[in-house]
Amino acid sequence: ALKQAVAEAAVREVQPLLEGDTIIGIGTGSTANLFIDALAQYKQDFDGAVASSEASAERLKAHGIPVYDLNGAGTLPVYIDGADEVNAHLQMIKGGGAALTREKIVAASSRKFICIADQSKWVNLLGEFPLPVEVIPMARSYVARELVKLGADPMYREGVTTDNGNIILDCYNFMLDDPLTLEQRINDITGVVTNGIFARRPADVLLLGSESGVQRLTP
Ligand code: DER
Repeated sequence: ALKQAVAEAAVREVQPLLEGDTIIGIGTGSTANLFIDALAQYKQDFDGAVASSEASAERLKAHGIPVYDLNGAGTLPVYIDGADEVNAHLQMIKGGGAALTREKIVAASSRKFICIADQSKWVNLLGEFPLPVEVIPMARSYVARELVKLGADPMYREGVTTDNGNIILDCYNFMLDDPLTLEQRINDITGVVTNGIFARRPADVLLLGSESGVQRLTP
């Protein structure tokens, strides 16, 4: 119910940005899915979408919404996506759905990032949620050792291969008191493709669902 209210609020937030030829960026996860379902009734108001996962692409197509390759879409006006954790600066941990690389790419290529989440995602300090890191398979052990040096407790996410053919290490007991620095430090480890810290580029708007309704927050 909270997620549904957030998804509908996100449609209202996005509508003024929609024109006939608009292509929007869409994230991945259960909240993003509710947004896709709610947006579908307005599909005549925009052209199509760039998806951050095969799963989201399939859901869009099932609604008859055209799905475009990012390379043909240029800069997108807006990207809508959920998060696993979000703080008051609208910095996030993402990657619970193993789609963090394409999510970070489509977000980077969009002018406005609207994060949609229920209150369970709101934290003061990022890091309670184990930080996902996408890694080239042959570098898994090396990267795990380097993450330990940074103070993390990396666990291999068994049985998961990302849309890009890589593996995920989830970093437990890793409180992120300086998300910006850590995002860069982890990016600098050879073999890391993406990490789930979205601090260098936080969301621009957070639509946060709670019992008292949907709050619209900015950094
Ligand atoms: O993987 C991600 O970053 C997704 O945004 C995801 O973690 C959010 O998932 P949810 O909307 O199903 O809680």
